[in-house]
Amino acid sequence: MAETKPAPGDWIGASLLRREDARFLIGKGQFVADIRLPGLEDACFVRSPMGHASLRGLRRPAEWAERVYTHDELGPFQALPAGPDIPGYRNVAYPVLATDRVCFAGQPIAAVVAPTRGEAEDIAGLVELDLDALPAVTDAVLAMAPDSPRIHDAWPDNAFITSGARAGDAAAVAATAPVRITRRLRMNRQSIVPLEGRAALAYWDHRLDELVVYLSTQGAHVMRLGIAQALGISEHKVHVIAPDVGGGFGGKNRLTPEEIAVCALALKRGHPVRWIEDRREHLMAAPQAREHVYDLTLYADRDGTMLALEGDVYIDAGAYPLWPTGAFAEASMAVRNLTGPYRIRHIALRNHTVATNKPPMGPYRGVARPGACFAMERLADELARELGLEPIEIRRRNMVTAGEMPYVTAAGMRLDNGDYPASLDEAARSIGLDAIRARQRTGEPDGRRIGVGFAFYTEQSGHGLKEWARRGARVMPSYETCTVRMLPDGSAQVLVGIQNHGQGLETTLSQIAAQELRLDPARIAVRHGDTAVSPFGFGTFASRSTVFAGGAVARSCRILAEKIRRIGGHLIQTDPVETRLEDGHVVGPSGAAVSFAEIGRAAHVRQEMMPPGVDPVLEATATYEPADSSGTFSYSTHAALVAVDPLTGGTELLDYVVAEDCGTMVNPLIVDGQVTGGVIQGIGTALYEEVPYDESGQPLATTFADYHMPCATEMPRVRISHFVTPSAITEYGIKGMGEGGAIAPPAAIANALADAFRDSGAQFNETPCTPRRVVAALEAAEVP
Ligand code: MCN
Repeated sequence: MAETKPAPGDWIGASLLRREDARFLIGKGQFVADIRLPGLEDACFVRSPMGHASLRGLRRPAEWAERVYTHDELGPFQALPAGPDIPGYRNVAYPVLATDRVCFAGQPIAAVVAPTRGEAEDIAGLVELDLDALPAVTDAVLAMAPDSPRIHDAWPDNAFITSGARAGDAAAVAATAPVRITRRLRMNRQSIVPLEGRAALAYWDHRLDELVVYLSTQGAHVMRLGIAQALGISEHKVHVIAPDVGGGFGGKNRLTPEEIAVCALALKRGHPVRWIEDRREHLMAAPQAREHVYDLTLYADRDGTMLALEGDVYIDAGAYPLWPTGAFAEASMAVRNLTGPYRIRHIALRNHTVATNKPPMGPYRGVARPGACFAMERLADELARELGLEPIEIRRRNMVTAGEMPYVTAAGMRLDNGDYPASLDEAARSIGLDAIRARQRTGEPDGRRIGVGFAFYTEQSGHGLKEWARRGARVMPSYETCTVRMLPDGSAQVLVGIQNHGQGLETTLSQIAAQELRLDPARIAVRHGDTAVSPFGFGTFASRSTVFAGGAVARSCRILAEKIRRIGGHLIQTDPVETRLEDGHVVGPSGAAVSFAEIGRAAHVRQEMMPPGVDPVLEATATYEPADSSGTFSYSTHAALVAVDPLTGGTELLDYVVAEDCGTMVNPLIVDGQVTGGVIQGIGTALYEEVPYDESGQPLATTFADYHMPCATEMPRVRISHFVTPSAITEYGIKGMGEGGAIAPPAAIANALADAFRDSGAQFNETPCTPRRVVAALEAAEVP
């Protein structure tokens, strides 16, 4: 898709190129690692080499002793209560540096500073640890057995929380339903792997008397809350700046011990200290994602009507909860989203959020829904196979239709609007389902088998107070704020609390401001990611920024536009109500016009030109939350065409289509980019990426030689069709969509594999579907 020129003034819907890319393309982005300050020292961490152990002490090298810091020397730190404030949730502190126990391989034990990273690592290598190995817990299902070793001694079992969702009478349905599909489905553990890992640089600014923290984060304001609290410093003395951020994908929405340690080191050392995470640290110790096990039974009638869903969901949350949200988000979202678009009125689902000897689980693009979608959509396909139906037919028979909306699912999600079956049909048309069926009958000349798989998901976005209160969030992301300012030359600044870290928000928010102000977006600057510059905001995650920050931009610009018209009307001697904004001018009905530059000058430096009684501040601030804070739902059908070699288990993606609806699109070019980026990450989940652990808690993928990221060579051309069902509860009818691309690929690809071997009933119920797992599935099904 290419850049398009919009009709005059119609900036919403215009496919503009992302303005922020220009600086990256010429190497002028500024990331934490690019910041140079006099006296800067590099930090690294002495990390646990064991998965679970008692820490008896450490011996530091005598000549470098003052460069090595343990918890007691760096602290004291105030505990950050991480996690939902709900009954039954067990909290535990994630220590900044371990004191008497280590609970995963890679956990920071001591911090080392030196003039260079290399020197710091050399010193760290001389630190001797006195550790006593403890039995490790590495399987979330086994961890719930009564005789499992405990990770947190005070807990009666290894669960952060066990809870669930019930509706109807699943037990009664189970007793009589003629068809039942029971499966264990497993989505394995992943690393998040943004281009830029975690990074922090901190120093005390003596002139401003404040701690300045450059942080690669998704939310500077929320991180300031956490840093100030952990260090016991007043928030007005903590200034967090997120410069360019090389991707976050959810993982940089949490405050981690290393980042707090860098701030504490800066205070101790009296000069700037930084830590730039390397890949090995990222794979071992950064927030990880996705590890879910589903033990589920789907009950149905002979005609394919889905009746009930029953079972257990196990989420491997790792050893500690991450501030602020803690360890429950994944499980609660998995269960709430499990029935997807289907009319299943009876559910009995338990979820177990389990502590193991692994790094903490963080949110990763799609949060829980890739696993839930994988589980439900695999069950849907297995039901279709059992009944001899086309997989899309089983979906059609069970999907909520446009006429039934708004529809509240058994788990309480309010699906607001859209035409789900139309998206399904479009995906089937676009991938060429009929032609694929004919081709399958003919067979492939190279002996491979081809299969087509479908997966449907909904993506809740724009959810605010009601939803976060229900989840017991301690920091409740319920609104966003924008301050818009007109400068003396008539150009504008938009200051927002959300942040851009790859989504294109500098471009799209300028488009929304341009639409409201009728000003070329080239004359609008968007500023974000600096607690001293932008208004308070919760940051960019949960596909919330366009709805929330876009709404705040629209509202603040409308207030400012009123003022501009008032001043402009005075200058052209016209009643302001009769004026309109057009191309950077206030225009009267007679055609008389005055430019924003003249208005800007009048307000700022020529106040004798101002209408009497009007104050000269050309600035407006507005806060926005959608009308219904339970959210608005985007949705999409993905379809994948694969070719599989039964001998090697190698899978090639031949085609991939997406039929999506995210309401009004601000910038269709960016929407397509977001979908495509998400799909490649989902392909990684489906086929390649996995962080396995051995029984002692050793990670087995700590370099890219073992952790396989998909590359351009694995990427099919993603073909995207759009439906536009505007949301009734947001400005312009926008729905969020930034995560969706990553949700469906594991389900669509596993379904395509199953379709390729439909006759044999081979099962593809564990991701990633590596060649080894594909061959094992074919052997188990006795595929010749
Ligand atoms: N957009 C649009 N019209 C819509 C919806 C969105 O034009 N109806 C555009 C937006 O204006 C924005 C982008 O698409 O430029 C994504 O918008 P939105 O859906 O509001 O999502 P957020 O901006 O809140 O981004 C968060 C989302 C999440 S949760 C993850 S994880 C993720 C993602 O975005 N991480 C990313 N996309 C990413 N992309 C990059 N490059 N890097 C990441 O770390």
